[in-house]
Amino acid sequence: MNRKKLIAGVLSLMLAGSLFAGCGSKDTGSAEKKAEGAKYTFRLAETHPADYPTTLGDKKFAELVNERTKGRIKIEVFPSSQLGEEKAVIEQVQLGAIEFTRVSSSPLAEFNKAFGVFSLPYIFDNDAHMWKFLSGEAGNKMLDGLEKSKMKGLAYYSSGSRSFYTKKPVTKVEDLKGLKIRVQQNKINMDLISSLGASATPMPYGEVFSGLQTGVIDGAENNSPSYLTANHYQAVKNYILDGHQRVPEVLLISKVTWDKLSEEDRKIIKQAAIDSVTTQRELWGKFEKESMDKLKANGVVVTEVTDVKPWQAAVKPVIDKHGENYKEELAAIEQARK
Ligand code: GTR
Repeated sequence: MNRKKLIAGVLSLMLAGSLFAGCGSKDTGSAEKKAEGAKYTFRLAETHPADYPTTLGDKKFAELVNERTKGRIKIEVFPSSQLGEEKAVIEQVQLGAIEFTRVSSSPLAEFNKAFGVFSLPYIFDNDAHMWKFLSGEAGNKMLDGLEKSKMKGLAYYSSGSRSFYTKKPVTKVEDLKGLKIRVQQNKINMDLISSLGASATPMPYGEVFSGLQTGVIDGAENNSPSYLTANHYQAVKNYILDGHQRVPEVLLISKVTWDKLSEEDRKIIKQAAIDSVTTQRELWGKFEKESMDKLKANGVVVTEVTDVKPWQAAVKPVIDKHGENYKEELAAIEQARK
């Protein structure tokens, strides 16, 4: 009986083994094929530190590409602006000198006008509204439209909403008057600050901390994870949650690199980017809350904005001036509201 059991056991193991071998050989077949394909080591430039949710999204993307090409395509993520500030990185990506990057839509707008739409204030009601637009036809069309700027958009990542932080307390719109506020480098952001009676100082992200410390600027604006991890809260401690913009992040590849890839590799890369979004968004949601708690625990005075209307009224000239150039995008954003 025992012997019979043993034989039955061995037989079922063999059967299972041959089934696995069946799958395996199929895998090996395609792996062999893939192994014949070109090997690459690419670089991905990221502004944020290694453990920031967005950087972890990049890393997930790299890991999926590596897995799905059986190690043939390696993407090394360089965090903390090691490869340069966003604007300089985008220029390198256009040339193909850096293959991948994850950047904010704001600096991207200087290279591809459509992305300026995200700098327009208060165009989204909330995160869900923004994602409905991003994952719809118009959002995807914008990613594809980057081709004419020598890049290819792969996916969007979350970046919450941006609010002002200042040296002196700001509790209402009028308090911003006369303050020097750092902005991400694009024209709409400059107009946005002017509409609030403040003076806009564009500068790269990496210079903001010293700018705040030395008093070159009186304040800046960002989401809570950036305010925390870039240590800006150590220099200025008043955070007013006006949520004037939702500026999504974009994961992109150089068109020079894209054109070199096989159709199969392109598919793998595009899908891996899309699949990494879930990871980034999950981590983002958690870290956004965690950041706010940490900011408060470190003495940051957080002011909620209960009535956003005066803020919206103040920045309306920005929509009046630039909205004309974004008719199609704004119509799709309106459609996504329903
Ligand atoms: C962050 C964004 C960065 C960078 C930064 C900035 O929210 O994730 O990529 O653009 O803002 O203000 O420069």
